[in-house]
Formats: sequence, structure tokens, C-alpha cells
Amino acid sequence: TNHAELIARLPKAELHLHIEGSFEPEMMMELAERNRIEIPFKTLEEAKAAYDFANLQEFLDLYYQGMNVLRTEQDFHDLTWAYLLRAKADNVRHVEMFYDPQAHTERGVAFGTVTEGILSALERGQQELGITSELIMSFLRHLSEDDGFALLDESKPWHDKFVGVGLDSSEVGHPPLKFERLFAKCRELGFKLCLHAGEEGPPAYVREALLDIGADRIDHGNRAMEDSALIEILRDSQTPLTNCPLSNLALCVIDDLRDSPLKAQLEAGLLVTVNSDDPAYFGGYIGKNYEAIQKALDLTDEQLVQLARNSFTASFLPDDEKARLI
Ligand code: ES4
Ligand code: ZN
Repeated sequence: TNHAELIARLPKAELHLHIEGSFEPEMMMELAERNRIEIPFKTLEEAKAAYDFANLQEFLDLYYQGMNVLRTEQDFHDLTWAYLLRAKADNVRHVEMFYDPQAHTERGVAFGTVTEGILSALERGQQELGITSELIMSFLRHLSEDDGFALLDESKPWHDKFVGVGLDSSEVGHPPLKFERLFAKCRELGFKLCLHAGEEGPPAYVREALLDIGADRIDHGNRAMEDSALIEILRDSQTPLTNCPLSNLALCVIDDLRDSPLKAQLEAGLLVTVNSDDPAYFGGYIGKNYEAIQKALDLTDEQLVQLARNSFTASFLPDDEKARLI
């Protein structure tokens, strides 16, 4: 059968997408001009040539530099709207989107400017494209827990706009337990907890996220596969793992897509999903992630259908909504 056709046809949810990572170089150059900001690239080719990463940190350096061009509420609206149009083309029906407010407030762009720009585009996506969405406010783990508490406080007027909170950026050296009190507070406030763990960091970080913090989802989770007792816990709890194949490849988490843990995770009965992470930087949106991983791991039609179903099961949609979408 034609896998690309099946993939295109399957309704999907995207659960691991950093909106700032959908900032395409074309739009970056456009906004640089609109906001009269210098950027280090003169051409598309120069930008793309810089997107050659040896690890997570090399990517993050470029990611934080790229978003410096985003200044106004309109910029954040345009960025989010462009993503939603691409998601629509891939038959995405629901998206749970991360954003990194601290990366903007640190450089003087107000929390409300960023948040309102994204929210208005998400609302428009629901109205005009029929894509439902949730927003997840992510804490930068290279900053302190006190910085996280300051963000939680600053974001208070918008708390009813977030389904959950996340933890991202440089993983190694910044274990989940660094943020134990912060996540306890977030849990108390009713937020879902999504933590990046086991992308570059060891299985111990996945254990901390799951067992000490009480994560509702593990973002990436690749290295959980090194710990057989942990695999059992993930299976028994059906804690979702949001896998990002092209991200793993671009950041050298794996040397080859054939080394992706995704098929082994499926076969072990884990609730794993396919996602795009930072598609403008890693070479493809969600459909392309499904296609690439199908090909590399020779996934069957049944496994593709399972992955698409998993994406709704693993979402924070209410059960009756899940049932309607699956
Ligand atoms: C990220 Cl791929 C990845 N890992 C950790 N933090 C991130 N922030 C944006 N993309
Ligand atoms: Zn991520």
C-alpha cells in the first residue's frame, strides 16, 4: 500500500511542538526587515547551512538567536498562524503547543505580547481551520527554579489559558528534581506536567520526571529504553512518550533513523506518539516525520494507525472528545 497516502489521510494530534521552532527562515528574514533587526543570514541558503547540529546545545544557540526577531503581538500571531496552516495540510486536528516565555521576557518582550499573539492565532485556527488546541507554558531548565516561580507568578492572569506546563532547553546538568517545588506548585494549580527527559539526559532523569515529579507526559524519553524496569513502569502507567524522529536525527540523539526506539516502544506496549518538535530547524512537519520513520523502521499500516490513535489517547482532550476524534 501507499504509506504516504495513509499518513496524509489519518487524523492526527500534535503533542510536541515548540512554536518558536516552527519559525521558517523565510519568515525570519521577513520579520527582520519589518522590525528593522539585523540577522546573521543574508540568504535562505546561508540560514539552512547553519542548521547542521552536533547536539542539542548547538541547536538551542541558534533557536534562541532566531527568535530574537519576534517582537510584536502580530509577529507571534503570524508565526502561530503559519504553523497552523502547515498542520492543516498534514491533517492535524488537535495541537498541544509549547512556548518559551522566558526566552522572550528576558530580552524585553512582554509576557502578554507573546501570549496574546499566540492565543489569538489558536482561536483563529479553531474558527477557520477547525483545529482544536491547547497551550503549554514551558520553563527553561537552564534557568533557576526561582526564575520559574517568577514566570508562574507573572503568568497568573492567563493561568486559565494553559492546559499544562513544560520543561525544556539544555537537559544534561539540569535534572527534573532541580524544579521539584515548582512542579509541585503547578500540580496544585491543576496544570498537566510535561517534562522533556531522556533526550540527551540519562534514564535517571526519566525516572525523576515520572516518579518524583509525577509527569503526565514524557517528552522524547528515548533513553528510558536503557532501563528495563522503567520500561515496565511506562507500560503499566501508559504514560505518553512524545517521540520526535527528525529531531532525534538532526540533534544526533540517534545516528540513523533506523536506530529510533519508536518501533521497540510500540512493540513493548508503550503509549508513544510521533511529533515534529522544531520543524523549521529539523527538516519537516508532522507528516514528514511519520513518513520518514515509517520508511526507516518499515512500520506497518496497523502501526501507523496505532500511532495516530495514540496521539489522541495521549492528548489532554476530555475523553468524549477523544472518542469523537479517534
Ligand atoms: C527543544 Cl529539541 C528540544 N529539546 C529541548 N528543549 C527544546 N526547546 C526547543 N526545542
Ligand atoms: Zn522539544
